[in-house]
Amino acid sequence: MAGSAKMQNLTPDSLSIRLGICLMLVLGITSVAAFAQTERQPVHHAQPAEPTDSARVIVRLKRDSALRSRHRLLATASASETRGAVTARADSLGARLGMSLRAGRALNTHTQVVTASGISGAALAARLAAEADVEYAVVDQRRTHFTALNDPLYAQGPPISGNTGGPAVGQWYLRAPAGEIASSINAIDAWAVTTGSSNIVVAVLDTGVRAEHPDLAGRLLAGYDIISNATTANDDSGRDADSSDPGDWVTSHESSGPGQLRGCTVEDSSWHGTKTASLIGAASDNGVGMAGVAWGVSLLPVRVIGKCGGFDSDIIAGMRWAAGLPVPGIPTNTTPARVINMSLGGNGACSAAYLDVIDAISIKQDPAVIVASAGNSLGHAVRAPANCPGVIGVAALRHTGTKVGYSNVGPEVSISAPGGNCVNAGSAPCLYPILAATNTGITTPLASSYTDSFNYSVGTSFSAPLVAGAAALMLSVNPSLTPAEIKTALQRSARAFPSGSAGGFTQTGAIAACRAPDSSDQLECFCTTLTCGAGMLDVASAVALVTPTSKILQMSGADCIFNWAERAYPEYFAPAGMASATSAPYYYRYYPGTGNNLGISSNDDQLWGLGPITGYRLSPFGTVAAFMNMAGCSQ
Ligand SMILES: [Ca+2]
Ligand SMILES: [Ca+2]
Ligand SMILES: [Ca+2]
Repeated sequence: MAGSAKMQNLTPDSLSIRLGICLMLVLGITSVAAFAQTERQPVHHAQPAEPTDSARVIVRLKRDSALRSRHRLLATASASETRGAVTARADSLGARLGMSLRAGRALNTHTQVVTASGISGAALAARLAAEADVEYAVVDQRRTHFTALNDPLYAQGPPISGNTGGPAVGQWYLRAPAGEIASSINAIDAWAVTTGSSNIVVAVLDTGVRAEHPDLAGRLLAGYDIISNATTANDDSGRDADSSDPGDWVTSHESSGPGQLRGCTVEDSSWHGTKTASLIGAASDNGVGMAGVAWGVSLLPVRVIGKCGGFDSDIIAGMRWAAGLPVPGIPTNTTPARVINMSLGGNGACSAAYLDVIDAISIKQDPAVIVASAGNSLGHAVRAPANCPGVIGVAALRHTGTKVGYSNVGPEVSISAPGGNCVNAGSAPCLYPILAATNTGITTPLASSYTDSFNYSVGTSFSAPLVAGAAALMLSVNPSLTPAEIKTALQRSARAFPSGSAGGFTQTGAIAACRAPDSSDQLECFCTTLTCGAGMLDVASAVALVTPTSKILQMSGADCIFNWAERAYPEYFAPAGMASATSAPYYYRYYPGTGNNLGISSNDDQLWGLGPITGYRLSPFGTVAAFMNMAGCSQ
């Protein structure tokens, strides 16, 4: 084993002293969790066991890796140039490890597949990850599609008949990108890992939700109606415990009359909250209607807008209530949200009142991540609250991955996701709307239904819920993620925007790169990271990035540290411990002889102990990096 000289330089006392210090530091910890606790969602399809004698690994080189400059691979490389570069890189890596590596496909200019015989994928990934110029190496696992997802609208909308039906592409935005459809969010590949944990609550700050909709029935927590003004609320009352949406229509009589709704836009009921809630978490694989992004999580309707919108004061109270913070005069929410979706907004800068509530939410235990729509002002500046620091602002993309005309842009945008676009003009069916749950009522609610190619949903209101659903899936596999970590992982895992050379079906023919917003409209344009955020949402990549097992594989040498501890301190960690296992967020080994556990947490990259050695408290011993160094595992 590498680094044995260093091992022998250590005495057991050094770890004992270290443990003693750590125990004093953690006396304040009162909750004792076992490594064996687990919170995983089932994978719907059986997967064949990973072979132990052949390896298939995805390896990503660091920016400064000499292999990247020596065997250069440009994004525009031909097939033969690509083959040459990935083969040379695989050969070099193999030579270092003293084994033969074969090159597989390139994922991008610095990420590729390598394969090998006579070694397991996990073992090869660990060895590659230990190389100084490797950013990560993970097993290229076989995933199974939900080919049998049985929600009929997932595949295809109803046949077009008169002025109803469609879209023919169904819920195109949930699938893996393919062909001309570049911006779809690849939720289907995330569902092989998780479809969401019911412990994760997503608050839908909106117009309220129609709970009787067959794709939302049984999916909703009680929620609350936070609207203070009875005219806005349209339910003859101020704040109350009924969060159902009574409709938000505005008549011409109301708009032109002397009352509170004077000057408001005349419109039919929008059923906006029913739409956004369904995109986040419609009942799925239930043989009915549509699918949602995160159908295992819990949805919390919080009613903050009604006829002619709503006031900041109610929206901010709704944010507080959703997050579990007290709001005077109403009972505290006993099911605090970890994700708050706000498909709403208004003009102007982020106000002190929004900064205040966002700060209050951020400092509470298990804070909620806040997702908001950039707004639909034809490419002008991002609206509040999406422009507030600490909020994940979401812009909208056409199916081809360009910015859709209505979406706002700017540096406050964190990420982009499909918002729906029609391609066809006039009364022709809208080709790429965001199909969602709705109601047929023009004013008061009538029958449950879905939007289609004629009564279609487009807007940044529908891109934000896709990101909120992604965040909920990420929290389902890793509940201790902070809002900042979720934002970073969403951005790191996002796919690159198509560039001007990508061509495709465009709205206006020749289009330019998006520019910073100013006083003029900016319709379809090629997104940049300064205008549309880090890239296009990729739910499967985002979930994979935060799933503890994949992160643990990146954390090279966990077993090396355990092996070292067994040799150095057999009185605590007797050899012949149980095989290493995973129980999120820990990768751990249990020693039945002494009752101790050693675990590495993917949340904080620390080595933790549990058992008699720590007084049965979970106690951190130090960073993985320090132990890697001490144990000689990084050599
Ligand atoms: Ca009310
Ligand atoms: Ca109500
Ligand atoms: Ca369904």
